[in-house]
Amino acid sequence: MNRINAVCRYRSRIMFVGNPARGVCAACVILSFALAYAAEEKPAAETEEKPAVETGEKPAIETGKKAAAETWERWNEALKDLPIGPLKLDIGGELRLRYEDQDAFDVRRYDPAARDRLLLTRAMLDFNLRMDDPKVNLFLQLRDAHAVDSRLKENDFPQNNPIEDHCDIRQAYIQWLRIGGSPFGFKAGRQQINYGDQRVFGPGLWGNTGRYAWNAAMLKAETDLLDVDAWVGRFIENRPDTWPNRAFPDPTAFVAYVSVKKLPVRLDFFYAARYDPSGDTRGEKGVGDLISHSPGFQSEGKFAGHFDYSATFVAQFGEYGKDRIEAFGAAAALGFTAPIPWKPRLAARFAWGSGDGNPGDGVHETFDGVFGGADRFYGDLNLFFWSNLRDYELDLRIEPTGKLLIFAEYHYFTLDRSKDAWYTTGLRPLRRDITGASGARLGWELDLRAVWMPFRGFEIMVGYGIFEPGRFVRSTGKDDAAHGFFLQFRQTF
Ligand SMILES: [Ca+2]
Ligand SMILES: [Ca+2]
Ligand SMILES: [Ca+2]
Repeated sequence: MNRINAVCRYRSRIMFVGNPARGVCAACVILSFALAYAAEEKPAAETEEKPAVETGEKPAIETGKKAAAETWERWNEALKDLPIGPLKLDIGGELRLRYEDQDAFDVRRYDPAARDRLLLTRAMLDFNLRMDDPKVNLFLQLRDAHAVDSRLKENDFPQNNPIEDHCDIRQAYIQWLRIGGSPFGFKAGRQQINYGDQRVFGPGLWGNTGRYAWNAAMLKAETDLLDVDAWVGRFIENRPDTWPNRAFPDPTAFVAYVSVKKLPVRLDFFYAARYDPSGDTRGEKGVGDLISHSPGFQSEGKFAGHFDYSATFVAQFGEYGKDRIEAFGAAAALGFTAPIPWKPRLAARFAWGSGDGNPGDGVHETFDGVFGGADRFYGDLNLFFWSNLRDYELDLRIEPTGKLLIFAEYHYFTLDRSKDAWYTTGLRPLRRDITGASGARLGWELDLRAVWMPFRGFEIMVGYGIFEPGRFVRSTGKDDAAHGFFLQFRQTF
């Protein structure tokens, strides 16, 4: 590992000189693969860290196929359960290549003047060194992300870079569960933390560098009835000019997440605090600190044979500069899967993130989306976020074969409150009519997506989306329709 890190460090040093030299990092990844191949035997372990498929619904294809997989499809099993003295080592990872064509938007926002065509490459390599008794593991994940031929350059991202960051450490933590036979354990270090459907706490892994990884210390308790995580952490800023990446100094998150077990459905309760004492938070009545409290719950399950549902609710209160926070987020979905060939599933979904109804009353009513991802929700073009938004959605999914899934999703977006802004996925106000005279109608989006998984671990995804602006957009500036296309290849092992 030292050798690999040394290469990484070298790579970041030459970045400072402005030399693109992408090959060095490729070499780093190839070297890692070579090391991996030098290994032997056995089945997959520790799936917790695997990014669940990052778009649309659920795992693209739920593989009950594991047992049926051809021998050659199980090549990566040779990278698992490698004996290292009394320990075991699992090596895994992901290679991903995505071409995107973006018209009237880019990775940052809707922008009628924008046009970008780019190739996104990403490699992730994981090392999980573990002991089964006591249950301890050390986990290291390297992540290399490049954007080839994008119009956006490093200085277009004064802070976090969502598309490019070279061979950095995405995760490095130690975890020890059920210490001394007790229900208690901990997980400390740089880590991915996501829960439930990822709407409230998500890694945002569709983005090339990934939205949320944390420097965090987490206490874990597992009992017969409850799983409890309590943690404090700060999230990581992905920067090509920094190695290793560092956490943002603010905000600090304090979170308790409780999953109720032994139920026929998933039911989770949570509390998240966001604390920023820098004094830079600008409210309607003046500048000050930020301290917000977000209690809520999420439930998801199936009922009556062919139906499924999900429900999320979050309340938000606290102080935003000199203002008082009073905000809410909610989402609900109801789906029906027809028991006929191609298993068509029709679903209606609604998501609501409150907006501010009065820009001068000292009450901050704009919901901030907690620490959720935007990738799976609010349209594939990623023009919207769970803030001052109402997203009315109709979904159709069909499964023509066990290896092919096709999705069609229609969204109708409005602002929640017409005097508040349209917010980007980065929670920046994009357009605002403080008089409210432009109305609330943002427009509609149609997304089509197909996922083909010809063999285990390999996935090809292609998608097209169109956003047709509504009255609010027409009244506040240029209003071209946005079109997006992508083609993605992804191998996990
Ligand atoms: Ca970096
Ligand atoms: Ca207000
Ligand atoms: Ca989205």
